[in-house]
Amino acid sequence: MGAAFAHAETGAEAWLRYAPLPEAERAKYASLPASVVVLGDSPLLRTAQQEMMRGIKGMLGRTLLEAAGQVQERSLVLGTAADIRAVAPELNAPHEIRADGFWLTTGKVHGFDCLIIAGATDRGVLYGVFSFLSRLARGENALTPNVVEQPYAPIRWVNQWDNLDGRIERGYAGPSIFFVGGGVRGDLTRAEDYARLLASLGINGCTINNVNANPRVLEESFLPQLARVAEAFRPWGVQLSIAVNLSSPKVIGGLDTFDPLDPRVKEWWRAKIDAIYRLVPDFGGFVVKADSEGQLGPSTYNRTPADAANAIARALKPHGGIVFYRAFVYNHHLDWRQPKNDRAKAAYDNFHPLDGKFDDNVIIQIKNGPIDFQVREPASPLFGGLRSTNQAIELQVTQEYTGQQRHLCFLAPMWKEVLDFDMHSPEIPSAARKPYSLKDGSPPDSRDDMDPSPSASSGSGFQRVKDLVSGKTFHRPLGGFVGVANVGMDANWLEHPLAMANLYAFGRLAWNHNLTASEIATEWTELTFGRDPLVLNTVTAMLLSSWNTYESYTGPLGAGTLTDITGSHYGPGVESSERNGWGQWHRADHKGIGMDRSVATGTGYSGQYPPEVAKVYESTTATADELLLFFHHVPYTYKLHSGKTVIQHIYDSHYEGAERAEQYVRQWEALQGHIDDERYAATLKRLEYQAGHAIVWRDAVCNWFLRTSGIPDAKGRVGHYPDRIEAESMQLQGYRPLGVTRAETASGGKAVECVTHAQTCAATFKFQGNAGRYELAVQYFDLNTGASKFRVRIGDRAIDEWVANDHLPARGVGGDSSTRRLIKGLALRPGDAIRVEGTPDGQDHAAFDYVEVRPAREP
Ligand code: GCV
Repeated sequence: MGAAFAHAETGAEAWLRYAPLPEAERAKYASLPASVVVLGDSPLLRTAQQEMMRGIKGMLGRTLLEAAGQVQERSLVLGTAADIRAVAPELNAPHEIRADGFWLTTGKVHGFDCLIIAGATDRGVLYGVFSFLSRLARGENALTPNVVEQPYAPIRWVNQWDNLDGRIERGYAGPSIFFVGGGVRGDLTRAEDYARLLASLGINGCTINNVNANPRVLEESFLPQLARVAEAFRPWGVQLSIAVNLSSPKVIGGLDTFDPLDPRVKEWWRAKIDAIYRLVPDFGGFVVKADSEGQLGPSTYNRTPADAANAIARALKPHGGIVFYRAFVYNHHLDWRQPKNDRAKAAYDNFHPLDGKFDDNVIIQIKNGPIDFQVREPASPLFGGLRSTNQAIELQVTQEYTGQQRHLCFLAPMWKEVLDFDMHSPEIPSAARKPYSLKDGSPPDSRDDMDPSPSASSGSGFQRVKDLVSGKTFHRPLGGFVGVANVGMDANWLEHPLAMANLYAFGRLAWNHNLTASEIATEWTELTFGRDPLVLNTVTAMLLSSWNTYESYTGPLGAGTLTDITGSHYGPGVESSERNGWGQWHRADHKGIGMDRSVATGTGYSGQYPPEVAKVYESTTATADELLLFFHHVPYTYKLHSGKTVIQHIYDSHYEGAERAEQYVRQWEALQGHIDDERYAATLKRLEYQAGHAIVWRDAVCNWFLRTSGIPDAKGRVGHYPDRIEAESMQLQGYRPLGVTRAETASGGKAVECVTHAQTCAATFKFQGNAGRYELAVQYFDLNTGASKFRVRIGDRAIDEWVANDHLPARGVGGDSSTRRLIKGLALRPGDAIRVEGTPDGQDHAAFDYVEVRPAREP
């Protein structure tokens, strides 16, 4: 086993490692043809041929001979179905493969036995090659395939929220791979590598700049820079697209208006778009965020989103370009005192009345839920509210509200729930309605056994989100998937070594939304870490339970992610959602919690769903536990279907979630030696951090609800921490107590900080337990305003030291910065003096919260 991992891996190759196959398996491929012939000539076909050679070299150690045009021996043959028909008509290459689809088969070409990869188009050939190599890597029979695959949806794009200065909005993996210092990077190697990864999943478009778009991207001088990115993408069949700011005609165009119906504005867009296509003939189109979070839009001139979208779409149409118009249009200055106000209603209210008014090359891009990528939301009702308009689902790969790639959170199970959701009848097997179980650790999976085929679905009374967004239900010309990816310059693209499972899952679902979350997790793990059963079982189990785990300590019962919504969107911040205009309210007060969104007594949101669904959500008892607080306001003593009260569920789920996060560390530790050391260590570090931060979340949320509701935890855990010694109760030298602003984010509401002129401060306490082996947890605050140092001594002996230099989204002492250092295997005797020393740096005052001393865990 060790040999396969002799070299360290950074994760840069992601799922395209092409690691050598085991010896026995290689032998099976001895009969694989020795040459790869490409019929036809195009950059895409050449890429396909090179990729085949690269894959075979990596996995089988063989260098294929490359040839073009003629099949003169047994070969791997790559070509379009039309070309295959020309050289081997008797093979009857299927006529029904559509754009981007492919056919893998075997047969005679010019009398030679060949393995054939035929695409509907050149791009389909490339996708077929990736599929073939993936099968080979995963140990499927790749010698005698007979497979036709085609994507369910024509549009499969990613958005990057990259700013021109190189920063990425909600990006957690380093700076932009496209931009630096206001322009496109000189070296676009990473952009090309990214296009290769995207192509391997069948993703065919990439919007490279932030939807909060800088108008400069359309300046004359910028266009040639965009053309360079398109060149990097082209060999991989990825179309370039950009996000545009609707005020551009005024801001950079010199007009005194950007009214989409003004003829001068229309003409400006036409000329601009023509100029783009002169430089980038295969340009994909635009993404538009307008009238949203400060971005200007057509409402400035009392025009509708349809007026704006169509004005641009008509200029794009002659070139084959498309416009994604985002449905994320809402008022972020809502009056929170008005009980009928509800941000969740905005997308439907704004776009449903315009159904049928958008041109055919406009697509309404709809976030999966009605709020904003929370850890759990119902499917947006707008999916059911557009019948005569193209639509696409927007899913967020970058984990903005789901742990920011510092916590493990595999999102495929969540996406599947939305995609499988039926707008006609939520009674049909929506996994979302399975009882919520924290115990078994297995998330609900999709129920493909009951899945109608997409074509059947339109006529069968089903209205699944996956068929609606693919355009199948209402026979729309366009439709599909958009993933907000936000990869960065970090070697492994998304920072957490397991986070790339989300990009993989997005691409696979965009290609085939009937795959189950566990099929996807298995594929990804095999390709990323190999096929060792221990690794496979462990990693897939962790992935598949991770969303429920994250949810259980951050966002109970559909209340939304209880995070700092006005700032980082990262650590706990229960109250931050309330009393502001952003509309992410959960209405928790001393009596109860939840948004009443019923028609009868609430905001009326549930009435936006078709009647069968509305009926379920209208009723407190019919609504599934996990969405209860999204739809209803209930007292803390309300009994869930699970039999627990709401408040006890909140306490229990947070404790169970934190415990599971800790189990992930142990599960991972069992993999040492089964995967390469570099990825092993990098992942372990993240999981240990997560386990500590899950405790911060647990304590903050539970204490907030205890204080607010006054109802104690029936199990007596919340507010009682017998192993904990508060820093402020220790003997302090230089350190002084600090009241923490969001009191629940520090134990006892207080921490200590070192703000004296002394170089180093210290806090000491005497161990009072029995002699034995212990582990010590130091809960400290890691701010990004400096890199303070910590040292721990027992008596005179220094037992650990570290620098607080993680890159957390944290400028202050609180839930974002609170971090745990675990010191294991300590022999302690009663009376031992334990001393924490902190040396501040910059504005980071070496603050810490408490020390916990626990008996050592049996290995
Ligand atoms: C790009 C959320 C994010 C914003 C993002 C916005 C959007 O509100 O916090 O950073 O802006 O969604 O999707 O437009």
